[in-house]
This record gives sequence, structure tokens and C-alpha cells, in this order.
Amino acid sequence: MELIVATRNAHKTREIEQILGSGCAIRDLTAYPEISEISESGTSFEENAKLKAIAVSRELPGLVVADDSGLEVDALEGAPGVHSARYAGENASDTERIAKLLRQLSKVNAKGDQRRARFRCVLAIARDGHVLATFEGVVGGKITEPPRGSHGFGYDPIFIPDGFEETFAELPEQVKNNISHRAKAIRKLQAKLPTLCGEG
Ligand code: ITT
Repeated sequence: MELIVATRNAHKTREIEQILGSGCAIRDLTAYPEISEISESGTSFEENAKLKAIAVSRELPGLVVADDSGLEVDALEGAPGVHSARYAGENASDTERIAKLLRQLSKVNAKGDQRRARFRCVLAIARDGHVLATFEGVVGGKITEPPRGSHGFGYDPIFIPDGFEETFAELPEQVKNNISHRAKAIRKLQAKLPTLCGEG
């Protein structure tokens, strides 16, 4: 089975590859430099995932999967949410995004339950400019500081998933890729892939 993943985030591609396993051949947009940047103008993960999947599937044949994801923090009323990638500005680093989030949390003096948060991932699968289905995965947890660990990407060093003491960046990759928002969404997609492949 072949899938195009509509992302230029190499970390996402690697995780998706590991979660799907060897039965699926993945290519991401690094193989297609001619495809221009897709504007993520939606107000929800679902809207943005659909925008990315539609845009890329208009340009490339076959099944295209887009992942829109991010972190929602209760004390920040769900921020950074859909703005997770651009939270500290267009060209900021993961370190800068984490620093901004921790600054915002300390401004509101977030303690205990207010530090609850969740990662959310919505996958959209499309072909020839039409969305075939969307799938959502969520993992709950809490925000810790200072940042710990070197695995993963993004906000992983400050997120402790429920049931663990370690951050996503401290846990082995296989553990994150078993319980993460992305893993949950991909398992739902995987269950429907045989049917989706037969459609269109
Ligand atoms: P593409 O749009 O090219 O796929 P992106 O990184 O811009 O790449 P998003 O718009 O979906 O993707 O933004 C997702 C951001 O949310 C990502 O850059 C991280 O900051 C954060 N994020 C999502 N999943 C994460 C994870 O598993 N661990 C840590 N941070 C994550």
C-alpha cells in the first residue's frame, strides 16, 4: 500500500511511518518540492487537515493523508491549539515555542489541574481533491517544567501523558507511538484503509 503524507514535518512522517509499520510505503512532500506551501487558514484541526489533503491530492495521484495536530492547554483556554506550530512566530524554534507556553502558564499562575492539556490530531484522507474521511485521536496529560528529554519533537519535552511520570520526550519512541494522539488517529485510519482503497 502506498500513501502520500501531506507534510514537510519530518518528525511527523517518521512517527506515521513507525505507527503504520512496514505494510505501507510512505512519501511526504520533501519528495515534491514543486508543491507550494498550503495556507492553514482553518479554525479547527479538521478544517486544516482537510485543506492540506485537498490541496495536495489535486496535484498528486493516489491517496493523500494530511495530519493537523497541536496541544490544547486548559489554563490557556485551549491555546496554542491550531496555532501550535506558529505560536511563537513563523520561524521560531521548538525551544522558543515551549518557552512562550511556559511564560503564558506562569502569567496565569497555573497550578494542579489547570496544567491539564491534551494533544489532538486530525487526519484527513483525500483523493483527486475530495476528502474521503477524517479521523481524530486525543491523548490527555499535563504540562511540566522544566522541559525534559530529547526524543520526539515540538512540545514533547513538557508533556507528561496520563499514566506516566516521564515526558513524551523521555519515553521511548515506541511508547509514544503506541499511545499518542497520532497513533490513535492512525489506527482508526488503518482500520478503514482497505475500504477507502477500493473507493473512487
Ligand atoms: P505540516 O503542516 O507540514 O504537516 P506542521 O509542523 O506545520 O507541519 P501542524 O500545522 O499540524 O504541522 O502543527 C503541528 C504543531 O503542533 C507541531 O509543529 C508541534 O509544535 C505541535 N505538535 C503536534 N504533534 C505533536 C507531537 O506529537 N509532539 C509534540 N508537538 C506536537
